[in-house]
Amino acid sequence: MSALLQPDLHPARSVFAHDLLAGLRQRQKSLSPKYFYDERGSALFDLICDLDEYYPTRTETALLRRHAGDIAAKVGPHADIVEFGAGSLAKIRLLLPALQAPRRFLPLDISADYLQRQAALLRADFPGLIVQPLAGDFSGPMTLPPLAEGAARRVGFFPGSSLGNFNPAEALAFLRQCATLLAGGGLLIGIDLVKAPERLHRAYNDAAGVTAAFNKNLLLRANHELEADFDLDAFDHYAYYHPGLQRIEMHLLSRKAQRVHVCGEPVDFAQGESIHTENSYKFTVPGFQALALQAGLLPAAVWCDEDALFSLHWLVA
Ligand code: AVJ
Repeated sequence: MSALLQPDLHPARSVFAHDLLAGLRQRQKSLSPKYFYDERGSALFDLICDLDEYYPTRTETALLRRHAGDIAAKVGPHADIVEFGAGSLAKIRLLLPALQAPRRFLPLDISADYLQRQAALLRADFPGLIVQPLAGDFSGPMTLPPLAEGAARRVGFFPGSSLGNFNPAEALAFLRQCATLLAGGGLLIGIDLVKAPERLHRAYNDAAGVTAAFNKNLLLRANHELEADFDLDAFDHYAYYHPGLQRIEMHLLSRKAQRVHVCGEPVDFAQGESIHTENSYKFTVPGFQALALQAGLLPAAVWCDEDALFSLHWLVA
């Protein structure tokens, strides 16, 4: 029986089945990068963050450490903080000691079990803090619980340049949603910057092959969850920078003509045909500020490293 016809005991799984099959039927086969983040994918992403070639995490972490005091002053006392795509929670840990009596922390992530574990670890390290994890997807409309009791304002935290996964229209829609959800407060957001293509290329083509494993994890996940029969050795990781579109594109490239099955459905690949698995848009500081402004968020502060690799923005909602 195909996974699509099974009773909906595991709705997340059938949504993955639906999105994968729909993506594989397009002329340019594609899949949303949100499906990278199962247990193994989240762990692989944490490994990427520690790679020498992957400068964004290291650079943003240094900015958060260096400017924690200034950031805390912008956030203000008694904030109700929501983090989008919170992952390992490593970044909020850098801010928490500087923040003035935050009322609550709401980490939102698509990787539910992983999120619960990280939230428990955070609670143990910050016993006074109310931590309320929310498992879910922030690529569509979001609903948040009402403002925490005694909270002065809502503050969003969106580090890592994950906004770069959205195309320009989606990014605008996400920021517009933030302007509404965070009205009276603000958004602290990390944005990766346009730079020499060689530097970008290295960051997405690491020598140890961790990014390749992260990309191919989509195929492994389909094999495990949807009884697909992708041969991981028959696909190559392919990532390159497109200067005109200011984005890294990641693909899984079929090494040969082959037929694969997903949920019992045949899917044909020509030699060299790809599944487009991720976009990672890069911005200039003025370019990003213009987008924020268009979404109704007022750029009020920006922090940047000396080499102009990465930027952190405080936007007033
Ligand atoms: C989590 C979307 C910010 O685009 O750099 C890292 C994901 N993909 N290496 C990025 C990613 C390949 C990352 N974001």
